[in-house]
Amino acid sequence: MNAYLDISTEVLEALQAGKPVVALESTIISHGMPYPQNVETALNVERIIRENGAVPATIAIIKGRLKAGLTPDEIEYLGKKGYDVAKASRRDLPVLIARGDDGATTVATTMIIAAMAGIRVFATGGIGGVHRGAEVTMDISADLEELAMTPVLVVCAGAKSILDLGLTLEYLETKGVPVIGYQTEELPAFYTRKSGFNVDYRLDTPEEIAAAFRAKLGMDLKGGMLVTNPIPEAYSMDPEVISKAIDDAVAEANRKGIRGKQTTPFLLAKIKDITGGDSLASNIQLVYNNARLAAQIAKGL
Ligand code: PSU
Ligand code: MN
Repeated sequence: MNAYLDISTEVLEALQAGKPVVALESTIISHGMPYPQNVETALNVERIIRENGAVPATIAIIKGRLKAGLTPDEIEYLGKKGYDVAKASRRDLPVLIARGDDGATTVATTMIIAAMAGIRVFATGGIGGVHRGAEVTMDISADLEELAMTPVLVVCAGAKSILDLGLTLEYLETKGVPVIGYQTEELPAFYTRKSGFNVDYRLDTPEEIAAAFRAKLGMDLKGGMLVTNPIPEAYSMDPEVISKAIDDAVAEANRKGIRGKQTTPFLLAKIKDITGGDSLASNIQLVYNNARLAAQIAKGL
């Protein structure tokens, strides 16, 4: 086993017994939601995965160790520390580990650690992608490169239109990452079920999704697969309200010259402020919805 990695007993036993395991990220806890809703959500997500017959493996970096499977105390610790935990993408790992620091794992880093541990399915809210204006800024999330190279299936609710969704799909196409719509032809846009863009394939059952990913793994094609699961109708937001909030947030980020790894957390926090907590409630529900689907896919694998 990897000398930098600690797998919790529960996760290790599940993996050894061939039981389904679902990875979960920690940037969503530290940077994606305020305390204490972040901790409450993270613990609920773990419960939902268990209720659906799989074992949750929340992933983070704690005191210089890569962790697959956290204790509730460790989740509380990361949630309380919030923005004081370093947001850790692929490029951040070497220095954080060498220094013995903590790190909240993004989609990219969660995929890396999941793959090291032998976990194949991962549930989250939204992924990073090609930002609006990337033709000038070159701001493209490392999440997309990771999807291109690391064999983990990621269940998300699509991507927020803080990103350029059209360019994000083009990038994924170039990199050979299949974009699957669960029971939909249309790419969901996180807070809303529609985006105006089509996914590559619509698949209607967790078993069909598992079969496609099994084929990808079996052929040893490198990289993962992106499963987009629309937010439940009851929690989806008014497209005009959310689109105005996002436009305002992006404009403010540009005005303030926000760059690099700060961009996504800044935009997420702004949107939350502007929509006054409505977006947080939707965000929480779509994560639960993704956890359910991911557990079912993991069982099918
Ligand atoms: N998008 C969201 N919610 C999130 C993130 C993105 O709607 O919580 C987080 C995820 O951890 C994702 C990361 O992997 O931000 C992407 O950051 P960047 O754009 O800097 O690569
Ligand atoms: Mn970026």
